Order: sequence, then C-alpha cells, then structure tokens
Amino acid sequence: MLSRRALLAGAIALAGLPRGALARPAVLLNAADVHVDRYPTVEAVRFIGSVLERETAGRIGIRVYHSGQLGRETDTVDLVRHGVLQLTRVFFGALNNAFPLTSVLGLPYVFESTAHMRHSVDGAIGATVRASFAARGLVGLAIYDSGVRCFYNTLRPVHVPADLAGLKLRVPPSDMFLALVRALGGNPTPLPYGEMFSALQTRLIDGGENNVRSFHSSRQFEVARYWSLTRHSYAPEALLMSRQAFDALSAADRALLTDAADESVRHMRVLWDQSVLDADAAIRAAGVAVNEADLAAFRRAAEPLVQRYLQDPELAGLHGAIRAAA
Ligand code: GTR
Repeated sequence: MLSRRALLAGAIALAGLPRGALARPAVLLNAADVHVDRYPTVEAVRFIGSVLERETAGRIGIRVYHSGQLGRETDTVDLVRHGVLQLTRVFFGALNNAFPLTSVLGLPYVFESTAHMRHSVDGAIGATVRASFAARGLVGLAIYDSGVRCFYNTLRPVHVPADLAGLKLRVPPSDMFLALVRALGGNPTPLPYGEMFSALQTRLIDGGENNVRSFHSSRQFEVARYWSLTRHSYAPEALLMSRQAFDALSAADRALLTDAADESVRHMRVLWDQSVLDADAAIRAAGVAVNEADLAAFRRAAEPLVQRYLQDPELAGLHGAIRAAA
C-alpha cells in the first residue's frame, strides 16, 4: 500500500516535470514507464497517444514519462489506482503479488515460444487476466511482449541450475520470481529495476534475469559479462489505466482508446522483434559471453514450483488452457 507521502511525492513529481511546448489537450493522460526513451513499450504508448490526438483533433493526448521519472513500477501502479496518474506500463512480475492470476503468464516454461505467448495473451486467457485488474480500480488496456528472460551475471556462464549456487541474483518484486530463483539454487534479492546497474557495479548483486533488450538498454551488459540462454519465463508487460480516468471518458472515447490500445500491441510487436535482434547483436559485439543452457535441467528444477502454483484451481485452469495450446 502506498503511503500518503509517496502519493504526494508522485503528484509533486508530476507537477514539476517539463510539459513541452505543445498546446495542452483538453484531456491529457500522463503515463509512466521505467524504460528509456524509444524503448518499444514507450513507443507503444506514444502510438496510442498519436491515434487519440489524430482522431479527436487534439482533444485527447498522452504524455509518456519514461526512464522511471515517476518512480518504481509498483509505486506507479498505486499512483494509477488512486487516480493521481492515469496510465502506467509495468512488467507482470510487478503485479504478481497484488494480482495472483498474473503469475500464470510468468511461470517457468509455461510458454514454448513467443508465438505461443502471443496467441495466449491475445485470446481468452489474456482477457481473463486483464479482467482481474478491475478488482483494484484498474483497467488492463494491453498486454505487450517482454521477450524471454534469461540469467546473466558477472562471474561465470550458467549451463545448469547448479551453476547458480552462491550467486546473489536480483529478482523483480514478485514472490513467484523469488521462489523461482530459490528453487533453481540461486540467492534471490528483490530490487527495483532502476537500481540494478549500480547494484551490479558495487557488487551488491552478482546478476539477475531479464530479456536481452532490457539487459542491453539498462547497460547492465557492461558489468555482467555472462548471458546464459535459460529462457525460463515469457512474463509479459501490462498497460494499466486508472478506472476513474477511464470512466471519466465518454463511451465513444473509451472505444477509441481501447481500439488504439489493441492496435498498439501489433505496432509494438514489430518494434520489439527488431529491437531484440539489435540488442542480441549488440551484446555479442560488445564481447558478452553468450551460452546455451540445459533447458531440460532448468525445467526439471522449476517443476515443483509450478506444481505449487497449480494448487490454486484458477491458476491451474489457465495453465491447462495455455499448455493445451502449446
Ligand atoms: C523488464 C521489464 C521492466 C522491468 C524489468 C524488471 O523486462 O520490461 O518493466 O520490470 O523487466 O525485471 O523489473
């Protein structure tokens, strides 16, 4: 739960940020993202803004505050819930604890490929998970790609789970990711995304896990020189809107917004696919040691954790539907 102080800090941060030279639209939706400018998620939300501006002749617009200007992902979710902020784009891992259904999309090895993940989130499974945001004053506008997550560290290549033993590995603020790293034999440390680069530099942590695009754009590859293709999670990204702000729009504007959000998913995927190729090439060119890992061994080590989560009948139902479509 966000303290009054943090809420106030968010509101003050928003008020103090530069607003640019453009005429202010009648309805300005502010959006947060922890990623750097031009990251595919940042561009996806800008794309929605450009559709809205075009279709409403400038009456509705979106301003994206990228690079974590509005704080950590979990804090921005609270700002959106309280209506201080209208939109935030966050990683599913940042939602796992507050919205238990979201864990199913991040479970280790639940998806076989990007195509499998996209197919699942585009259909009934994605709709069910998105509907669960309504319980806490949020509207799930879109689910975006986040690629496949792999381990990286400063010390050695990771081929099998035993290679993680003794490594202090940062995890997102999610009990599921914490349990996963523990199940694989690593030593998990939850830390906000924005604090990882300096945590690696100061050796507070030895590594972490993420997609290659984030590994590259956060510059962690400059410090962590081993990238191991464990491909353990396809946990995606969510674009969340404040229910209050959504309900304040007319029915026609809401339809425009949800259509633009749907279109932004397709737009983002094109940008994403290219950016993953570029990031992969860039880390290799920069001399990061990339290695394949024993996926069967990782899958086996993660299986008890998956089974634990499947004791929840709702998660088990969704998991079964995802696997049936593999
Ligand atoms: C990235 C995601 C970010 C951030 C990060 C993390 O893949 O795009 O939003 O949450 O992972 O590990 O915290």
